[in-house]
Amino acid sequence: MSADAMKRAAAARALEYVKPDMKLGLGTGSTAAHFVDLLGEKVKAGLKVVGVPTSEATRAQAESLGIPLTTLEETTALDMTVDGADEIGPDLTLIKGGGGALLREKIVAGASKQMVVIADETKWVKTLGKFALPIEVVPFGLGATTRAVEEAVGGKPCTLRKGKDGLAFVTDGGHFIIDAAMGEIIDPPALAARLNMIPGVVETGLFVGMAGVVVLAGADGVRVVE
Ligand code: ABF
Repeated sequence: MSADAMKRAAAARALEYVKPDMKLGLGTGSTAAHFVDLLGEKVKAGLKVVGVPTSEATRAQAESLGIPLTTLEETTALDMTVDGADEIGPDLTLIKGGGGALLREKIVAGASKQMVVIADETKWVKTLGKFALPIEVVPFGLGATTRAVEEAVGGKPCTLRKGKDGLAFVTDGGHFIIDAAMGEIIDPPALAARLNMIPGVVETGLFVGMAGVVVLAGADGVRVVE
């Protein structure tokens, strides 16, 4: 089975968690895009749900599929968010943000009663940190913030993310992203707390205690970890 087929299989299983009239957080990335696509088919067939997209890309996809959308201003609490991840640890702590949408993803997941993560098996790791940790920062004071982040991560290499145009990648919220090549993250809550203390840091891609269900698709099929 191709990686893409695995992503779609995970997305299809997550669809089983969706019930009529649910208020849903809609994730970002190629796996979440499969979920939004399948949800669109259900909506066309008559399912009534409303979604809050976690990025402008997901908003455009959902709109094109006719999925009704709302905002966290109009709808302050959601039933469930379905989203992808870059790495998933055994305690369901996540690294997210490879797609650049970590801030909205975290706000939407934080407003949801349940977070269902969908991924292919390659995202499942014993220890987080092989994937460089995305950290969203405000552009003002970038040099000083980067230095403070570097100190907080014990001198590990921190790189400003660039877009295809070679310029700094700008998030939907108008911020930059620093990718911190951590190696191994032994204590994710402590690291998240340390990074969140730095004034220029908006959010980190560490999602601690947020995911309740992980749907993992591999060559042998789909398994659910809770
Ligand atoms: C989002 O998309 C992110 O938080 C994560 O960075 C990425 C995963 O992308 P994909 O599903 O394409 O691997 O969920």
